[in-house]
Amino acid sequence: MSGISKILIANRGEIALRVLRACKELGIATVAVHSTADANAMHVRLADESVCIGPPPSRDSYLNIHQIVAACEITGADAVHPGYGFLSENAKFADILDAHGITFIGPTAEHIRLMGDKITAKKTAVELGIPVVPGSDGEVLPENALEIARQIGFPVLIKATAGGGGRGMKVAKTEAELEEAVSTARSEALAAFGNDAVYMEKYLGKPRHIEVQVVGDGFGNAIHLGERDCSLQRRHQKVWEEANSPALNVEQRMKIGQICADAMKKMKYRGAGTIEFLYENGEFYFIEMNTRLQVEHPITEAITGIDLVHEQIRVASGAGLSVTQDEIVFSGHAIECRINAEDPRTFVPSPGTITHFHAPGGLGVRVDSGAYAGYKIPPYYDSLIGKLIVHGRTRVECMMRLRRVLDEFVVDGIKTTLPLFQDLVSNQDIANGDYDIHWLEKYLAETSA
Ligand code: MV4
Repeated sequence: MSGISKILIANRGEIALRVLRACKELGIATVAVHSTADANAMHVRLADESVCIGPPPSRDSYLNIHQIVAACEITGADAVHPGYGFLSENAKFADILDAHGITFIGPTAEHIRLMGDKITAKKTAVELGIPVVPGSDGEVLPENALEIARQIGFPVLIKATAGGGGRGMKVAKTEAELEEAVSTARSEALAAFGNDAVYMEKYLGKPRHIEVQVVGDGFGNAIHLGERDCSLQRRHQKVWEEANSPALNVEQRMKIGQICADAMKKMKYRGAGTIEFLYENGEFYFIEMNTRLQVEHPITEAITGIDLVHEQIRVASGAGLSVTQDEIVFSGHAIECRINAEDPRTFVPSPGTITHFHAPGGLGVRVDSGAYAGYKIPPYYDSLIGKLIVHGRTRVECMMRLRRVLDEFVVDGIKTTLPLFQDLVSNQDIANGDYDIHWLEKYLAETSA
């Protein structure tokens, strides 16, 4: 592949391992970076080289741009894969790597910035022909909020333009609640993001969260790889994801997918991306675009057979996509369960040493995890310790297989979210695919002791 011979993986945990595996298959040398807390991590052991980049707090290590650039210089890495989280959507990081002649495996800094600001992202979506949630054209100020809200119609939602992922949102059900919702949203946005700009949308009451996977080559070619249904969340943390969405038929899938692929062609998008929608009463409403590889990407890989990290590396090197849209075949159904080191009911983190670890196997089973017996989960980072991805020819077969696989999975010594999935896989609403973004929180409240 043109130009990339050594990749530094600027991440940790299961995603560092995921990227490392793609590099190995492509014959690309790997550099792991790690904090002092991660010296014994699997991604460090399996990499060709490793560099310690600082103490445990992320801001001093995995978020420390200078240390990561220095690690590239020392090892001669010619590209960086940022994984998800950390520096994956940091436009300044992409700019700095560029200035050092190091390839950022991701979109252009310009596209990261465009989508990072949610007002600009939405304006761009409109220009590109993507359906959006009805709302304000741009920023909402306290003095024009009421007029805009009356045009949209109550209930409305106030969102921070620098936000995303649910932070800095306020609902106003009536005119009486509007002034306070706007002023609280503005001050929370200022405190959290250093930017008090907010915008307004029609509040959708019972939507599903459906997101479309896209990949572009930066030259005007782009494909979609169908959608994922990520409605099962708790406090904006996804818990269970599936592809395809139980709510869509093939015509709806290909229609929204084509809209997204066409939009990515028009903007000459480079890299993997996810276009997030709320879906209610048969309509899609764009909310945000993520310009990175996502945690739940393996379910898309399961139903398409496409290696998304392989495609990311190809397009970053200028080699183009390995497939065309008409070559993509959607096959069967996949479900991902996020295995967190947390109490399965309260989601309180449970770091510590894993005493026994047995990952399930068999047809249609994938486990992405850096965990092993004897591994000590440090308390400093995200509690995701692994992902279980199960594939079947149909959703029913996938669910049957998931039930079997959950019985095989052993993680002892810490609490994990595995018991929650045992409950969900036997639930009638889940079996029916009958859930929205509020289902899981309601279920947890109703079934708590
Ligand atoms: C919304 C919404 C209802 N109406 N926008 C939350 C995360 C952020 N990415 C967008 N979010 C929402 N935006 C309108 N106009 C409800 C949510 C929302 C949500 C969205 C996806 C998944 C879970 C959610 C949980 C609560 C609220």
